[in-house]
Amino acid sequence: MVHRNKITTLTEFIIQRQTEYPHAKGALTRLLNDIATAAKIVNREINAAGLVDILGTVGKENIQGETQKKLDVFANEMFITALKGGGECCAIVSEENEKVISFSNEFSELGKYVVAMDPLDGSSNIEANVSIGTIFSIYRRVSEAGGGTQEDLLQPGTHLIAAGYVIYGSSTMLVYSTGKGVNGFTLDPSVGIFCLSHPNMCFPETGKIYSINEGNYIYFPDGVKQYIKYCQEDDVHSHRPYTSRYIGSLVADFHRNLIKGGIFLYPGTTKQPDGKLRLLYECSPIAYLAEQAGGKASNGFTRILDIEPVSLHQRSPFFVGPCSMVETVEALMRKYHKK
Ligand code: P6P
Repeated sequence: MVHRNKITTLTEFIIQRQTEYPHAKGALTRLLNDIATAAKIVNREINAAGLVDILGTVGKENIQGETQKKLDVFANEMFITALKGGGECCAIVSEENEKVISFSNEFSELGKYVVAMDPLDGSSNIEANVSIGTIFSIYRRVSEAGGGTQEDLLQPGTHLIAAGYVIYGSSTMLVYSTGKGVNGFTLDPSVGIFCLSHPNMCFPETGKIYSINEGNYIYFPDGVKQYIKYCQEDDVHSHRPYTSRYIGSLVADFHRNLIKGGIFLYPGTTKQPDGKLRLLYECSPIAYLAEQAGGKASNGFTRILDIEPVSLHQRSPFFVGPCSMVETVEALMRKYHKK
């Protein structure tokens, strides 16, 4: 009889980890399972999207002024429904909704946690069948009672309790951390179970990949232009020139760089000084995972997790990857910073 290695399911793993928190009562365990359940439903629709009439747009724009894709709306609704029904979350901020979604039914008001999420990041790639993702971050509420409020969500990344992403790619994976390392689970679609496939994920010491949309080159700050030149120099000792890889889907770009070793850059530009990515539900959760995986994330000058958010959808320049690569960019940003 062929003995398969012992499979650890996501549910088993979360429950095992819960025992490491003596005061845990299972609320975070249930919340993480609510997210995993919604992810499986979204995954099913994404995989079927090519076959049913769910591609295309709903003809509206979201708060970001971006045309909403049908799958965007579906994913947003699925995660909101799962989190509201689970009762552990009392409020959500979503890329797809301008205001805080506060759960005021008596059941969810008892929720101790709030969630900031991008339900379907990279959705502009849907028609091209490129990997897309869900990004989520979990904070403990700070308000006393009632439905969650904006105050509960405007917290710096240093207050994060957990964060993760789902990547809907050649396989579907859920990657998350609760502050004790990063672990990746691959969905077995035949039984609908996430199985531990990437325990204790860490960045390689240094990387050879840089990910940036060089189409914006002329608008970049000088420090970023200098870094791109640095990546392209011939220096065998530091494995340069690096390889340029850019998908245009944050979760897919970050996931590849985490596994293979590389830096992702979305700088501010003369046209968008704060860049494109949103702090609460893109930069902070990815920065949290990066630090848990031994890496670093900054806006070029300040640690992402230290930034105190002042608005729900505020943007931030974003540099994330192995410490040595991010520190090289930061040094050039300081050197060439125009006061
Ligand atoms: P650009 C997708 O729309 C997204 O928010 C991220 O997933 C991705 O990293 C970025 O925008 C790509 O932006 O300007 O390079 O197309």
